Amino acid sequence: MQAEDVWGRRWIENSLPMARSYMEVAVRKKSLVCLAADRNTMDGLFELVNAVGPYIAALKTHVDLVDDWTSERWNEFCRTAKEFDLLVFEDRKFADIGGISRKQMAGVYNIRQWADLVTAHLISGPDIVDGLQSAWSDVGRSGGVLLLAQMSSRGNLLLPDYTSEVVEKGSQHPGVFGFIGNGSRPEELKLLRSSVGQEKLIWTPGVNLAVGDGEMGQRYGDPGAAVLAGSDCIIVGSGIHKSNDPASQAQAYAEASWSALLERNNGA
Ligand code: S5P
Repeated sequence: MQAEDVWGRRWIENSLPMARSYMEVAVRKKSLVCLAADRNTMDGLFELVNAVGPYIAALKTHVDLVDDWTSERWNEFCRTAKEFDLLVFEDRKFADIGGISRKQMAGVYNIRQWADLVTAHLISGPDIVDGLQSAWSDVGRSGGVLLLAQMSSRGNLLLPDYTSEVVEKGSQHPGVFGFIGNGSRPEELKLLRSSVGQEKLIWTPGVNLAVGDGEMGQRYGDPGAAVLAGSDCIIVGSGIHKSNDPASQAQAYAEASWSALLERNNGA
């Protein structure tokens, strides 16, 4: 199966190399799952990626929540992710002015050196995307920025007018890989997809096979419904890493996401 056949207009209209890399990985793995690897020890992270690596397409990290982080072990962890054919996505949620965001891609964690994707808020204006892209250029790499257009948590301030502004500005920027949409509310996602159009990708946290409320205001919707509503990747954390059997759960999410994509293509 070729990526172009599976992704159709999303493939044709999106020329950002990292976006095409994602679409190809997803087809190779038959999975639209990005694992939110929210474990706070390096051993826990290795255990997780070794268990679920075959069933996911991307690995999302929060590098600053790891208690025993060292650059050596982190580099090894990223190498392991690459062996499993995964994109590495640091969910740093950058929000500062462009020049500072560029510098924050360096520093102790040196995110620019190992992350293929990062998240950013557009609250400080579109130069943040240039800042992040410059940071990758500084080390001879390229990457993609996912802008937060919606959030999954209750009471968040990313209201429809703000979302429209993010989509309008972000859609025009070639360094924008796509948008974070709210996976817990398929009806909001449908609106987001219609304003984004066919080009940019939408990735969605707030999904779980057990729909309902999560910890501290997190909300969950059904993964298949999110893909049918226009999501191109489901970001799943506790649904996989807190389960007794992360591998079989990851497989279940992979199947749900992949079959929903095929159904979407058949005009559902
Ligand atoms: O709106 C958002 C945006 C993000 S990136 N809501 C989210 O939950 N996230 C991230 O997705 C969050 O930082 C976490 O890493 C993951 C969801 O994890 P789960 O355990 O709730 O599935």
